[in-house]
Amino acid sequence: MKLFIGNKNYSSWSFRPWLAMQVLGIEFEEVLIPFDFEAGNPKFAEFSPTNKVPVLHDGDVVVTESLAIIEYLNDKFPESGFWPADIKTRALARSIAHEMHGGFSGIRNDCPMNLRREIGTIDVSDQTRKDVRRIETIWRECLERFDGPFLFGKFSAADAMFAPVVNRFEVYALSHDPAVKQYSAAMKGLDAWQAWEKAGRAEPWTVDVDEA
Ligand SMILES: N[C@@H](CCC(=O)N[C@@H](CS)C(=O)NCC(=O)O)C(=O)O
Repeated sequence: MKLFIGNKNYSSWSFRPWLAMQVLGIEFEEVLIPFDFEAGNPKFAEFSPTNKVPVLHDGDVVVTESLAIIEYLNDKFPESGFWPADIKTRALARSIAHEMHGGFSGIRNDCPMNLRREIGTIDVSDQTRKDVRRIETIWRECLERFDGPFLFGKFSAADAMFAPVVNRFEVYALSHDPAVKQYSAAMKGLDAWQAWEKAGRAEPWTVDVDEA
């Protein structure tokens, strides 16, 4: 299986399935193709029908979209623990994962993931402030209800979907909520998180539009 990803410093969508696969022990080959071209890297067309990353190739199966990749892997490796075992808990985990995938346009537009960025505030939109409050509520309620350290106790696909937000909250100093601090420490303590961050920080590419 090959997972095509973009720049580790910036590619929040690539980070999500990559982190899930690493933490849940799915073996794969990583293929990193940087998006250091103004109009998109033309090489993406060679492996991605959407011209975007991440993309998973498994034999003749090509899966685009971060959350669809996670669902494909959940189908293929049902014992790996992508989602909580209990059906009601799983429904909540999928709800918030989809909310992340389809929503939070404020924080995604105003505050690009950027592992190298020095901590500092920027002007953000009302939508971003609303997104921050909603994400704080999700994290606080999940940590209280399932007792941490991850959203549903042990690491799941829901954590993978929110992983880039941990960086955004930190580097743009978006929240003082203790639940955010607690959750961020758990996420940043993962070996896989640290490996991705180290590689991202060492990358030579700078993408101006992602330098908010
Ligand atoms: N909805 C997609 C988003 C994928 C996406 O926007 N990927 C960005 C990188 S984080 C990309 O490939 N950008 C390259 C480009 O637009 O040229 C997913 O969930 O995977």
